[in-house]
Amino acid sequence: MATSTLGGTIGFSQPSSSSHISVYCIPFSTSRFSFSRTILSPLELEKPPSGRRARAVIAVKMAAEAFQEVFPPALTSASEPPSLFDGTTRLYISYTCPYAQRVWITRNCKGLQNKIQLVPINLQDRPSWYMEKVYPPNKVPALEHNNEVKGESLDLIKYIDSNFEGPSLFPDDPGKREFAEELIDYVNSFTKSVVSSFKGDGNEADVAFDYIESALSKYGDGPFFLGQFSLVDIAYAPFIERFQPFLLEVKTYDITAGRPKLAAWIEEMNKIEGYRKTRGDPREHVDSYKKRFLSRL
Ligand SMILES: N[C@@H](CCC(=O)N[C@@H](CS)C(=O)NCC(=O)O)C(=O)O
Repeated sequence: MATSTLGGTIGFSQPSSSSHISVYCIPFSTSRFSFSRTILSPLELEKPPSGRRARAVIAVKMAAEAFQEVFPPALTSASEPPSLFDGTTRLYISYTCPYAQRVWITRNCKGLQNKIQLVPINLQDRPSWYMEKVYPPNKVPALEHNNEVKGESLDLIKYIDSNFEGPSLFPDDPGKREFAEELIDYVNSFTKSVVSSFKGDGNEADVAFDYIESALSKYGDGPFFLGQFSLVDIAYAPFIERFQPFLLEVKTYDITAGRPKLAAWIEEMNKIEGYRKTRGDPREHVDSYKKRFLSRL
């Protein structure tokens, strides 16, 4: 039987991201109101809405209809630079970079597809102007905004959430805020532990995924880390999307076995359109991780 993963279904092609209307991003609040429910199923979207629920449903539907985005081809060493610092806000990404994916998801989930232009870069054939004129560290992601260029994915997701319109992806509740910071601080250790398990017996991965399972058990008001969908989910998703199929295929290690909260989180993440649009093909993730990590073992 096929296994459901964050990238789709192993062994099958990726489901079309635009083929069904599901949930977009479920925010803590918009500027005026908060959503009490975390998930609106397609069936619920058909019911005539009323009150606060109506506004939530309308926001979700508008998001569904507004963004049939055509993704531009990645720029190469042969490409001209965009007209830099002309007032356009640009997000420089690579389609395959998990760090860039965090920022891309945040942009989508805030409904900023028309405000933040995606500029994909081919990292294997990087244009020299990228380092010279855009972002001297020569990495993605980078955000060109208000005549400045900033980097670092975890800083950028917070920056976009605080400095742009759209639903808030960070909680107001002080307890949740503190837990959010703790989880965001942990994400680099999490990824390091999992990657180091690739050459061992998986013990580091057990500890890391057990931490995730227990974190997901803290709030019962939704399936996400803080109950409702937030930047914390965005920080983890691109990596879990890659780890899950790789560990399953190469180590026969199912990260969801005995971890029902993680299994539910993956299922709910896959319903979030702003994330779905950014997902890679699990087959490609596995092949790329094999090339990158197995040759070094
Ligand atoms: N700490 C950075 C990491 C960014 C990063 O390493 N990006 C990779 C692509 S996934 C990159 O640009 N690598 C190019 C290079 O290192 O030359 C972040 O969170 O944004």
